[in-house]
Amino acid sequence: MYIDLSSIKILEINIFILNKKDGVIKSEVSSYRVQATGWIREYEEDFLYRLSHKIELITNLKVRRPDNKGPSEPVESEAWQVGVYSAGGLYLPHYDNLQNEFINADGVHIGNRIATAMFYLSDPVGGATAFPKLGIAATPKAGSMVFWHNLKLSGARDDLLRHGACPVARGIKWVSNKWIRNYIINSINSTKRQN
Ligand SMILES: O=C(O)CCC(=O)C(=O)O
Repeated sequence: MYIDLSSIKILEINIFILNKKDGVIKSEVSSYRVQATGWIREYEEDFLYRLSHKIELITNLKVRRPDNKGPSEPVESEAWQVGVYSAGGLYLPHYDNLQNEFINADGVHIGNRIATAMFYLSDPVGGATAFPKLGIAATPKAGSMVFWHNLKLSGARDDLLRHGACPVARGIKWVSNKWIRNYIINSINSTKRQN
């Protein structure tokens, strides 16, 4: 699979070079995420809409708007997040499910991240996605997808799905995440997320 990134409209770019201790960002050496991210709305990119359809066929989960209408239409997944790591880039182990943001300010349930579909878009050296509690890791290979459920059927987090990105040794690692919700959200809101 080849993606011509030059033709894609990037909505927003975030650069994370964060140092975190006790939940507070501080300028200390323990970086947990060294990565740049951006978000792409699939109703602006037909290719991504078709890819969401493929995820639906593979996972049997709802991922896209039935007719790929604009942002006001309800949808059960977030915009596509594109992440890029250069050599040394990493993301320490974490969970993808949300702690409390799946309830909005009005107390309405807007869906947690029931599952993650993550695509590798390049072939770096290093940069494996590791699941320490399961003792497994996926090696980045352009065009391949890793898929997992973050929540159990009860809606509780599956603690085994803690994962992180190992440091990239050489090359550039590109990934793209599709987070699938268990309830409808508004994709405009989702583009503001900085996970
Ligand atoms: O880049 C990876 O291998 C993992 C990315 C990840 O865990 C995330 O974006 O939440």
